[in-house]
Amino acid sequence: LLKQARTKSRLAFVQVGDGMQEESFLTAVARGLSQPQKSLPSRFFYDEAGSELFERITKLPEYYLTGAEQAILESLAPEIIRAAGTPLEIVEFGSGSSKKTRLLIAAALEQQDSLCYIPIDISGDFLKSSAESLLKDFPGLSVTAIAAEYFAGLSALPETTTPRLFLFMGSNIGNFTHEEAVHFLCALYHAMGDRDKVLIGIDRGKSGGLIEAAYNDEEGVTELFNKNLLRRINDELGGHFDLASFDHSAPFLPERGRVEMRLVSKKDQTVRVDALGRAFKFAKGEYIHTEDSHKYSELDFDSLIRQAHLSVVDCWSDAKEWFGLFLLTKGA
Ligand code: AVJ
Repeated sequence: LLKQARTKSRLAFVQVGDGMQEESFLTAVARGLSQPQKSLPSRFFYDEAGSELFERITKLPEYYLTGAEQAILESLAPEIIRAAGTPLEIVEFGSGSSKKTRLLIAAALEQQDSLCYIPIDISGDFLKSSAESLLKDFPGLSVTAIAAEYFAGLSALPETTTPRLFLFMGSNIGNFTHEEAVHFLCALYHAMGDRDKVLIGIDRGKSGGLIEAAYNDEEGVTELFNKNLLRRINDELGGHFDLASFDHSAPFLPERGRVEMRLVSKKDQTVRVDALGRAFKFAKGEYIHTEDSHKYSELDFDSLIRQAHLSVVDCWSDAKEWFGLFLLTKGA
């Protein structure tokens, strides 16, 4: 009981009101399915079921991203923390299970007695359980968990005088368009103090075959993850989607430097959504665009961060150079 109390006192939980800055699921579905090119924002993948499916994706043999990033951190976390400079606090966008972050937390706690970790994630339940498990394993840790989308989370950050290391790992930045990525990095720039740093995980350019396999796995977990959006519309908005009448598709488009996730209608059909009091028509072969996952060459990434007045201090790769971790600072 005493141990539990001690864990509790080291955890603060902040729920930032939904839909304050970003549109709600209902509005996003109404808008996204009314466009000539139907689309849904990928952030709606991550309810509790979707977050669990994503965790399964990270363990798939085809999904090289997580393993490659994990390998870099396993051998280089202490070096990365030294390069960032201690003492520091760690803020993480899209923390998920925080599994890879454990390596950075452990490395930081080798170099300083205590550490404040601020994970920001849209999946509140998931955030709470991963925070509790971290607090059990790291006695020197305190956690301020923020349940929010990226921009809202950034505005909800507590004040501090300790330098911060911002983490944006797992190729999460790949979901943004280039304009959105610049917009986010600019917002981050303005939230940063002069001694703060950012560590960004990038899926680097590689053969299209390897990339496509990562998003079209044999076991069909990515298909379930993609279709979780339709399942959510059915459960939360009274939708009548027949999940079996849509195909999962994830082509790599080299000219756009990205994988696009799609849900392709297998037939002409009309699908009612009760909460919206309306129906949406799908022609056979028509698709809903559900996610972009951009892959960056070093050159493209460099031009991206320059637009946000950030520059590279250091970078680390896995042995195959499939994935890169870039440490950034303010200024040229
Ligand atoms: C969590 C956004 C990095 O784009 O690779 C995995 C999400 N989508 N499989 C990615 C995802 C399909 C993933 N990110």
